[in-house]
Amino acid sequence: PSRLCGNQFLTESRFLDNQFSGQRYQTSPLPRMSIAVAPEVAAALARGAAVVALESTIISHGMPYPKNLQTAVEVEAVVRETGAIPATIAILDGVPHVGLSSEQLKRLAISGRQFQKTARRDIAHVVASGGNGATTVSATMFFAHKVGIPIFVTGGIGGVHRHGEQTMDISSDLTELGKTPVAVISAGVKSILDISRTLEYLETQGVTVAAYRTNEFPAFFTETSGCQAPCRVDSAEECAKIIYANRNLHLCSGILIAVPIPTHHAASGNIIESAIQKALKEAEEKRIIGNAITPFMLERVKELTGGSSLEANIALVKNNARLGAEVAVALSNLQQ
Ligand code: PSU
Ligand code: MN
Repeated sequence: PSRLCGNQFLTESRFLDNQFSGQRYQTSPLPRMSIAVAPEVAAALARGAAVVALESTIISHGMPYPKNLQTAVEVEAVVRETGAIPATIAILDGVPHVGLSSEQLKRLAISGRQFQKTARRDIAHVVASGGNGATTVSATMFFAHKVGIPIFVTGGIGGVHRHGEQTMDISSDLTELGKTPVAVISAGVKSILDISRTLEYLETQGVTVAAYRTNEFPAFFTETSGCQAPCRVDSAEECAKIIYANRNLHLCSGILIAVPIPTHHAASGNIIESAIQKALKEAEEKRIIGNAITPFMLERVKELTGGSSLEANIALVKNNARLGAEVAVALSNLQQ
């Protein structure tokens, strides 16, 4: 794997001592930071086997307990069945972890929102304070790349918010995709966001955006968004070839593979849209801003659509996990 995109691969094995006091923080040199990679994940990476990264905000903030734990366990199982090793990423007691044990996964799921939603900007603070962080797409990409995992599966990514041209609320997921060579497999972006501006912004950032077996960019709960995808792929092998080319050319930017929700789970666009309109109005009235908007919108849309959106959400994440693992296997074969 290339070492040319940022300082990938930390070799330092000592863990950050999260017991240190403010005093020691100032007077002695900081311990070297490190990432705890699960033995199974480290072994797979060392032999060039297929590994798939998974995010943790979807578990802590995206779904309620115990459905979140059940989903996390099932998604990992789908990845394994397909021949890859899952690596869920989170920060535990100040230490970034790549690959969680079942106890750690359970702790994350039960703690839910007590874990801090951690995007790229939050990483240093969560680590320095010895905190617990659930990583968003941007932070998960960052850690996946650091340890050499080129593929990451999630449900939906963040994007340009509606009225983002005024608020400048643009998810750091998009800038991360611009500068970190990880392929993110998602069901597109939710229509709580401005999808066409999200695609414009991804173009500006130089992100390869491909829709899987469709010409249209999908909108998470619906297969269509009214926006054409810049390119189309029809197999896991095609996806792997794009990742391979991206790496060989040292493009150093990310790839977004957008997979439409399985047809029988797709929701009615009208029902979703009216729920979104109502939730957006409430968010404005309650003056919800910043990183609280996305969790608020996800929760309200779920409630307003009678919880059926949760089942759809679970189904599409599993669907994405299967493709992600297939792509990881295909990429591993290309590299042998
Ligand atoms: N969109 C979803 N589900 C999610 C998220 C977004 O449909 O769970 C989460 C992801 O972790 C994503 C983050 O990276 O929200 C984006 O948050 P923000 O809009 O604050 O950047
Ligand atoms: Mn934001």
